[in-house]
This record gives sequence, structure tokens and C-alpha cells, in this order.
Amino acid sequence: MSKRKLTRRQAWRVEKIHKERTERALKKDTKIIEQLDASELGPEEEGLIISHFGKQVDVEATAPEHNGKIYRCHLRTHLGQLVTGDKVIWRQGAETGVIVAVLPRSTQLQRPTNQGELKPVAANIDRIVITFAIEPQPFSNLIDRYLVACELSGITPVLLLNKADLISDANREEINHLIDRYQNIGYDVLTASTTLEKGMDALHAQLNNKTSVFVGQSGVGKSSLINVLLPGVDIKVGELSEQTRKGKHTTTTARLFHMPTGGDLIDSPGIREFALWHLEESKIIQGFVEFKPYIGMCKFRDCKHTHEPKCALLEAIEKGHISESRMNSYRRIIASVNESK
Ligand SMILES: Nc1nc2c(ncn2[C@@H]2O[C@H](COP(=O)(O)OP(=O)(O)OP(=O)(O)O)[C@@H](O)[C@H]2O)c(=O)[nH]1
Ligand SMILES: [Mg+2]
Ligand SMILES: [Zn+2]
Repeated sequence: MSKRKLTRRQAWRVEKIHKERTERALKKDTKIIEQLDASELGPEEEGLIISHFGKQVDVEATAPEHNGKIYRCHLRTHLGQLVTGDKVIWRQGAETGVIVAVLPRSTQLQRPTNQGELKPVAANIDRIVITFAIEPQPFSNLIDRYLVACELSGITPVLLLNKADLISDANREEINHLIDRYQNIGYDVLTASTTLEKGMDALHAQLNNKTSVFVGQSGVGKSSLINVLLPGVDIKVGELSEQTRKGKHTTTTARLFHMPTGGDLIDSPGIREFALWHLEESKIIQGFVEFKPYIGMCKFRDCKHTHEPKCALLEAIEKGHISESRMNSYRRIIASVNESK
């Protein structure tokens, strides 16, 4: 059998399974909604999604008489993917309530999955706290990917190095190098340690009265940081694996917490990779802030910035205006995007 035939057959099977699954989900959904409609539903009210579990969400009732009470609500399939931070209209039910509408998002952080879908991570956010640590080992390419997402979605990044208590002579130089890489292009890098409770005031000042989502690898201390910022909130934290010194994916679903001084913090599950295959090359390059003055200045319109003569970006590297390491990181992203296409 030819390769093409096989692929087409496979595609047909995948589509069939997907269709059946969607139909089953819709049927189940309709049944639950019918049951809900048959019961007494309260009036339409505004709410905020605090957390998301498959077909259900926890909604905080916005009206003052509820005193911040949280209601478990069912989602209707036609509403699309709702996420922590979404503002919704909901109705109270006997056991679970139901979401009837979602209000437009001001911003959203999206994440492409390995299955080829785009999944929202959090909505209506002002800050993305890109968290990294002394261990697990930080990867500048992952930080760069998050920065691209921030720059393209118009959400301000906060770069945060946690576990500063683990800085030693053995890693100091490498860490300073990493910090310089970002400070040289205009990003502030905050340093913190939850064990020593250091750097918390500066972090708090950046997040006060804003809605912020903590992102980064598993085990960098996202949940630990929120626990220190919000005493009384007791999120589960997990030790790194003894063998690999990587996180064990302790947080499994994003959750929003209010700051007593105003603003919200969203804890999110750690990730291994942050793919960018949903973005065009011409967009991704815009996510590298220091490249911006040189974009469109190359001699050739279709310049790939690899070896072409009169390439404005290569010239900028030569003159030291752009670092070789950020350029390599950009190339790695483009290569991985092309590979997945
Ligand atoms: N030495 C040191 N350890 C820390 C610090 N902050 C957190 N940890 C430890 O790092 C480990 C991981 O912390 P978590 O808060 O669970 O990390 P996370 O980023 O939420 O991980 P996921 O939920 O898996 O994504 C725990 O053992 C924490 O005690 C710190 O400042 N210094
Ligand atoms: Mg966590
Ligand atoms: Zn060029």
C-alpha cells in the first residue's frame, strides 16, 4: 500500500473517531442541560472562573451578596474552551449551576498542545510571570518562547529567577550570564527565594492590582511563590525528582487566587515545552524585541538571516547589537515550527 493511501485512510479513521466522540459528548451535554433546565435555575448572574475541570468549572459569584462564594457549574459545549480568568454569565442550579455565556476576553495566553490544538491557559491577564530557577536547570529557549507569546499578545512579562538561595560558586557565572542576556535587551529580571522569603516585596509590587499568571517548568516554585505571597493559601507543592532533579507536575489545573491588596494570581501547571507552531515566521521574529529595528531592513525581502549578504540582522550581530545566542534561539524556534508543519 502506498504511503499516501495509508495516510488518507488513517486521516479518515481519526476523523471518524473524532466525530463519534464529539457526538457522544454533545448527547451527554444535552442530557445534563435538559436535566438542569427541568430543575429550577436561578437568574442570570456574573461570575469569574476560578478553576477548570473537564466539563465543569468553579465559578466565583461576582455579586456582593454571595460574599465570594464559589459554585461548581456545568459547561455547554457550544461555548468553546473556557478557562481560568474568564468572566461569565451563569445560573445557579440545585446541585451544579450552568454557564450560559462568556464575556469577551481582553487578553489570553494560549498554548498549542501536542495533539495540534490551541488551548487557552488563562484569560484576562495583565502579567505573565515567567518563572525559572537554579534547579530544575533553566532553558533560555523556553524563556524566549514565553517572551514571544507575551510580546505578540501584548501581555507584560515579568522574568523571575527563583531559588536564589541555591546560587553558589559553581553556578553563579552561568546564572549571571542568563540574567544579563535579558537585562541587556531591556527586560528586568527579579530574583526571589521562597525558602528565605527574599525578593517578595519587589515581586508583590509588580503584581499588585494586576491579574498575573505564573508559568514555567514544573518544579521551579510557582505554587511555592504564591503560598508566600498569599499567606493562608496553602497550595500543594512537590519536591523535585531525586534522579532527574526535575519537577513532578504537582499542580494539574490552573487556579486563581485573590490578593488582599487587590489583583489576582493564577497558578498554572508546569510544562515541558511551549510550542509556537501556530505562529508565522514573520510574527515570531516580532517577538524578539531587540530584532525589531532591523526587521525589513535586509537587502533581500525573503532574507532568512542565515548567510545572505547585506542582512541587517547578521550585521547587527557583527556589531554586537544583537546577541548570537538570541539569534540561535530564534533559529531553533523557526526550525522546530517548520518541522512540526
Ligand atoms: N531551595 C529552594 N527550593 C524551593 C524554593 N521555592 C520552591 N522550592 C522547592 O521546589 C520544589 C517545587 O516547588 P513547587 O512550588 O511545587 O513548584 P511548581 O513550579 O509549582 O511545580 P509544578 O506544580 O509541578 O509545576 C518544592 O520542593 C519546593 O519546596 C526556593 O526558593 N528555594
Ligand atoms: Mg505548582
Ligand atoms: Zn536578513
